[in-house]
Order: sequence, then C-alpha cells, then structure tokens
Amino acid sequence: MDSTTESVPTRCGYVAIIGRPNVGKSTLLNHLVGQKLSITSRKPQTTRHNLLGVLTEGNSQMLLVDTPGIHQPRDRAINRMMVRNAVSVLKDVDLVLLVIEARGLTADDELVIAQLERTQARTYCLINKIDQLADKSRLLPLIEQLAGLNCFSEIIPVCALRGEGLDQLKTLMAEAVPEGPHLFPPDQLTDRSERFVVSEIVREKLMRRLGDELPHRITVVVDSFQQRDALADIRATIYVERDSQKAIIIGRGGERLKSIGRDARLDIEKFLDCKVMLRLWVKVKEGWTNSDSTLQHLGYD
Ligand SMILES: Nc1nc2c(ncn2[C@@H]2O[C@H](COP(=O)(O)OP(=O)(O)OP(=O)(O)O)[C@@H](O)[C@H]2O)c(=O)[nH]1
Ligand SMILES: [Mg+2]
Repeated sequence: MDSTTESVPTRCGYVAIIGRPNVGKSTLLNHLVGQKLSITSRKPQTTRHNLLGVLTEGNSQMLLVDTPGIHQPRDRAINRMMVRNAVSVLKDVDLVLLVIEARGLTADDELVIAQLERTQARTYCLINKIDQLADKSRLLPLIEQLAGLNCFSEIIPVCALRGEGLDQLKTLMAEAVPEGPHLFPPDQLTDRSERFVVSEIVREKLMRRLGDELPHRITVVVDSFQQRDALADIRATIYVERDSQKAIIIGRGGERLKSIGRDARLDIEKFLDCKVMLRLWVKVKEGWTNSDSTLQHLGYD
C-alpha cells in the first residue's frame, strides 16, 4: 500500500489524575482541557466528585479523570466517600498521573503512592508548582528520590497554573493511551451536566469566600435550570448543617450571599456563554456530611 494513504490508527484511553489534597490536580485538568470544568481553591478537599475532562490531540483522545484528594479519612461519611471515589478509578484506567508538589514528598504523598498497587497502569509522576521553587536545582534530588522508588515511567516537572511542561505531558500521554476509537466527539469536553458544573461554580465561590472549616459543611444543589433564548434562569439551594452556618453565609443584611451570588453568576455566564439570572437559597440539613443516604440524596455517588 502507498504509505501516504495508510491511515494512522486512533487512540483513546482513560487517564486518572490522583494525589493528596491541594497539589493542583483540578488546575491541571482545566489547563489540559482548556476550559474551567473543575473547581479549585487554596483549601484542601475542594474536589468531591470524580470529573471527566476530554482532551483530543490529533489521533489521540485522553479521557482525564480529576479525583478528590486522597487523604486519611477521619470521621465523616463524605470524606470516606471522596477517598473511595478517588481510589476506585485506579483499577480501570490506562494511565495514572500522580501529582506532587515541587517542595518535596510528604507523608501524605506516600499514602497516595501506596495506592498505586491497585493499578496495572503505567504511572507518570508530575512535580507541580515548580514556580514556587526559587532554586530550580532543588528539583534534581527530588527527581532522583522519585526515580529510586521504581514506580514511575516518567517524572515530569510542571506548573499547572501557567501551563508549563504541559505540551511535553500531552505528547507523552497521547503515546501512552491504547489504540481504539474515540469515545467522545471532539467538541464535548466533559460527561457532566451543565447543572452539575453550575452547582460546583457556586460551591467554589463559597469555598473561596468563607473560612477554613465552613466550606466542608456546605453543598449546593441546582433546583431548576431553564435556558430560553439568551438567558438561563437558575435556582439553587446551599445546604449547611446548622443555623449559625446559615447566618454566616447570608451575612449582615444578606450582603455576603449577594456577593457570592454575583461572583458565581459571572463565572456561570462565561461557562454557558449567555446571560444568567441566579437565585440562591440557604437551608439547614443537619448532619448531611455524615449520612450515606443523605449524601446520595444530595447527588453524591
Ligand atoms: N503556585 C502555583 N499554584 C498552583 C499551581 N497549580 C495549582 N496551584 C494552586 O494550588 C491550589 C490548589 O489547586 P487545586 O487545583 O484546587 O488542587 P487539587 O489538587 O485539585 O485539590 P483538591 O481538590 O482539594 O484535592 C490552588 O490555589 C491553585 O491555584 C502551580 O503550578 N503553581
Ligand atoms: Mg481538586
């Protein structure tokens, strides 16, 4: 056969992004896909659900799965569920990206590395946040230490925030996924609904505006979502565990809730590419973080 008519086989595979909380997994997924799909914040345990982001590069389609940070779940059902979800993807993927921070391995990273025994897939170690290292020569001993663990087929320094090192990563991923037909059309970026992304955007604004503890006691449910012409009319409820938490979110004269709603609306308008009317309610659902059945009812799988 004439080599110019030979078709190159397509490739497609699942790629899990795992790591301890706050190392930059969701930032990485967003940068790779080129759209903000997964919420991020400087607080640990921001991501609660596995989220698929589709990256199509030439013949290769990579189905990236962002996961909640793996940690030692203490008392709450929601934390156990998050860690269960994160480690559950390991057995089904073709490639694992294990993310750590450039400042060095921690005991929590080692907890994540121990989970690699659940997977047969090749694993790349991404050293993220290299922008935070004033002295780049400090990377060398870390790379040596990681190589000595004998569990990574590539070790790649990156800065997910600025997209540095990601072209090389894309090339390596595109070669690593197996031959097979693409499972998503190239313009579909996630398998999650718009409702889901909208509820997450509201939760992100809450995470960013509130103290360290309260965000972990909050969840958001979109009650109605109607899109007509160039306007989306959205109603959502913010659930908390106690009246005192409700008062904090609403703020004096409703000011805090108003500004959270404004921030969320601007991001939702960008995401949906239309005008948005967003109405938010705050309700108390006692103990929702520690009841498997309530979690399920609130959309946690
Ligand atoms: N300086 C710097 N900050 C980064 C980089 N990547 C991510 N961050 C920041 O690190 C924080 C955590 O990022 P996320 O993407 O939410 O981290 P995550 O691993 O998804 O966290 P969880 O969902 O809680 O497990 C955010 O404040 C990001 O802006 C980077 O390359 N450099
Ligand atoms: Mg995350």
